[in-house]
Amino acid sequence: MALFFESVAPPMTTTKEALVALGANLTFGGLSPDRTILAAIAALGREGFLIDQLSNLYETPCFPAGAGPDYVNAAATIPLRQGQTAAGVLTVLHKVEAEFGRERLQRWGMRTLDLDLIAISDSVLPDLVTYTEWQRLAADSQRAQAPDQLILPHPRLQDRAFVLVPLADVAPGWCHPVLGQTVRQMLVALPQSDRDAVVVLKTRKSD
Ligand code: PH2
Ligand code: MG
Ligand code: MG
Repeated sequence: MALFFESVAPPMTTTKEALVALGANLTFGGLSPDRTILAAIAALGREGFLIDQLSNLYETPCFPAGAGPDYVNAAATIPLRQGQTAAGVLTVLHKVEAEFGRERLQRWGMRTLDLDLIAISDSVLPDLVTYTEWQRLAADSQRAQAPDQLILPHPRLQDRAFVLVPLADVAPGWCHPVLGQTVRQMLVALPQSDRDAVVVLKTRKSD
């Protein structure tokens, strides 16, 4: 009989996980960038997100070089509830950015808080063809063109030590669904100088 009940049990539901990158390079209302990032994590919790893991906080040179002060960057993993969509997650990220004074004035401009959705498990959005177009965009076009829709995984994540170093704290084994490489593998593929330029500012255990 037990066997019978087991065989009709609903299949295990696998929950997806959002990978979120946090960044800031301007103070906001007396909050330094590192404080802003920790306050943003608390705000995401108040919005109902469960923060599974938070990386160390890192000091990173501004990209592009010379475009502003150094950034503080971090990454978090957020398990999603069933039915939670990428668009829904993005709405919450934008809401929290606005709470911390984020103004969308200039692409790659300075910011009090930037919350980027980097990936949701193995989702490729909106589709593989569109993802591939953006991922292969020539370097000079990257500055001039910004997608008007959500592309996942983030088309530039594999190029950026300020994303991959924090991500390696929280999701080193996450495998890019198109490139087929883990965070660890993408990170070691970067120039050593890029990796070395990302330095720990605060460890997760200290305050
Ligand atoms: N974000 C940008 C532009 N440049 N540079 C660093 N170091 N860290 C960032 O998070 C960052 C950046 C646009 O979102
Ligand atoms: Mg960003
Ligand atoms: Mg952003």
